[in-house]
Amino acid sequence: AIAGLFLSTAGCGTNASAPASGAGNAQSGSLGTAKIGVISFLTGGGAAYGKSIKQGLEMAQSEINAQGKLKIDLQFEDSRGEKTDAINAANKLINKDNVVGIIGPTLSGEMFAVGPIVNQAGVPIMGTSTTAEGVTDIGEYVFRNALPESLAIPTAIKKAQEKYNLKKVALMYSNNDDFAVSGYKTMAQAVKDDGLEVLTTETFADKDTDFSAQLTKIASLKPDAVLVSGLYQEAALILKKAREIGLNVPFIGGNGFNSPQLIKIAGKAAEGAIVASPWFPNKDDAAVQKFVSDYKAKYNEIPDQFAAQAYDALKIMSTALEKAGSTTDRKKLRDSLATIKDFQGVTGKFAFDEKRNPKMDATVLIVKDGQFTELK
Ligand code: 1QQ
Repeated sequence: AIAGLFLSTAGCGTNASAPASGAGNAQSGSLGTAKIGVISFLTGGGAAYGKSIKQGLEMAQSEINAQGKLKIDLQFEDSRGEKTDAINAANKLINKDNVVGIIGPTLSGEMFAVGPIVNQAGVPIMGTSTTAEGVTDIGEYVFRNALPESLAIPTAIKKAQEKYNLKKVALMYSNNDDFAVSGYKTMAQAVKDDGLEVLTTETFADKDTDFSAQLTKIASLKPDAVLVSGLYQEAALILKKAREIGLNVPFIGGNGFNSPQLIKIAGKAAEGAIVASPWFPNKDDAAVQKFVSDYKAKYNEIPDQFAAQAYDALKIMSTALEKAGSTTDRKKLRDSLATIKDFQGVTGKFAFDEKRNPKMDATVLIVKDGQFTELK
């Protein structure tokens, strides 16, 4: 890592077009060290989300530190997807570690639990995967670069409807997960707006493993598609069971579907699963392809949406720190983040709107031959 730092510092020095930006720019780390807390779902049933987020952040961290304008110190806390753990992590990061900002938590439900505390403490917090309705309504210090379900789900449903001439659908959602409940409400509204008939709405809970009752009922009603709002663990078992009982229609999911772990667990049963995402690793874009190959070299896997959004999030935060001219002032970081309008990330062009939500586009993906591919 030290060799890498020297190499890229030397690279900077030889770049004749590097702007002379004022005092201290000859020194690496001239702005100092920014301590950023990360609250992530690192162990338990949704750990693949958190693992990708951690890898994406570490990738961005090493690139930022190698550039030498400022140094990022990441303090990771495992929330296990639980609200109480997330709250404990937030309190520790704010009061003991004295972080300048927080990235995370992974789940919208966790954000609804920690957001008010962090906001009250005057610490900027940015969700990279919190897609539920109302996340940034928590307060002025709450940001996200996660694509809200209110944008993603209607896009996925419209595309599937055109493609497969859908008329009648069934809905399923986890009723003890804030993200899934919110996603369900978005699905129900989108289906209504598109004039689709809802044959039935079935519920389950996070950590459930048996979905036969709900799926048997759904299959008997012969839907053209099934819409599922839930995390990958449950969604994968739903797909497996559905295919097992001969329910071979398209399954349209919310953000929970965006982990490759869905495909790993469901295997062939994942074929035909549809989801919208701002991330598509095969995009014909030099920055995306560089990120994919660097990430592959480092972690021996293709970055998923969660890694890509986390990578962009830390770059956005470091850009904001630079603009703020401070690595320790929480208020300055908040105000600076709010001005980010023309960021180009691996998930595309990015800007915060006036409600600190992202303005970005979604691509509709379908699982084909064991991979997410663009649904055209
Ligand atoms: C949320 C989500 C989850 C799927 C993140 C892992 O989108 O909780 O908002």
